[in-house]
Amino acid sequence: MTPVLYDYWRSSASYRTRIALGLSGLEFDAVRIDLSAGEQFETEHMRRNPQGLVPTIEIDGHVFSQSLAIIEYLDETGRYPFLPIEPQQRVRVRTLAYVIAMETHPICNLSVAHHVGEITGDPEHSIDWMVRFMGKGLAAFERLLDDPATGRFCHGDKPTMADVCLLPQIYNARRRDMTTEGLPQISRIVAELEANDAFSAAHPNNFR
Ligand SMILES: N[C@@H](CCC(=O)N[C@@H](CS)C(=O)NCC(=O)O)C(=O)O
Repeated sequence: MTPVLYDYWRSSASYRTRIALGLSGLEFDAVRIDLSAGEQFETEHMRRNPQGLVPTIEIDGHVFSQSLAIIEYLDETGRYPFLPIEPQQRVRVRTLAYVIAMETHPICNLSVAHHVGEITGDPEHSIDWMVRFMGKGLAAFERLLDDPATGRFCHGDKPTMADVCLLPQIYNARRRDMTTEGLPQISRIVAELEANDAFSAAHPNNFR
């Protein structure tokens, strides 16, 4: 059965999952959940994902959510090695991925940033908030790349879960007019990722 991905074009967690499916060589049917229209809160989607978030995937007869859990499932079922074998190296890749997926992306999510605008009475504050915390997260990521284990990609010479998290976060940063100037390792790796078929096929513009 072809996996079905419930996603939204601009959602970076969905973008991660599309990249991971592409690296895994899996075709999938994308079903759009329009976040701007609130479709994530409709009963049918809430049944799939009680958090009212995307992505959610139907794969191998199961329904899964949380992009990193889905990515690890693809790894554990032998589709693609998103994590290295050796435990210390796995920690490094997870650390890079978590800097983005657990510490940066969630606090810059639209619902969080909008709330900042609401409670301060100035919608501009939501943009300041996102730019500040994306900047801090990406600066830390850049410092973590200052490591001999960094190669062509974030860890070695093949894309891992860290790269899968990085490119969508850069897409978000660019939406807020942030550049990767001053982040030389990230800039170099992003150029590599943009030239990779699985990463470019997953770009939001292909899922509008
Ligand atoms: N940790 C989750 C994050 C999912 C998430 O935050 N999805 C956002 C889009 S990137 C969403 O569905 N937002 C809808 C909303 O806030 O109402 C994952 O990695 O899958």
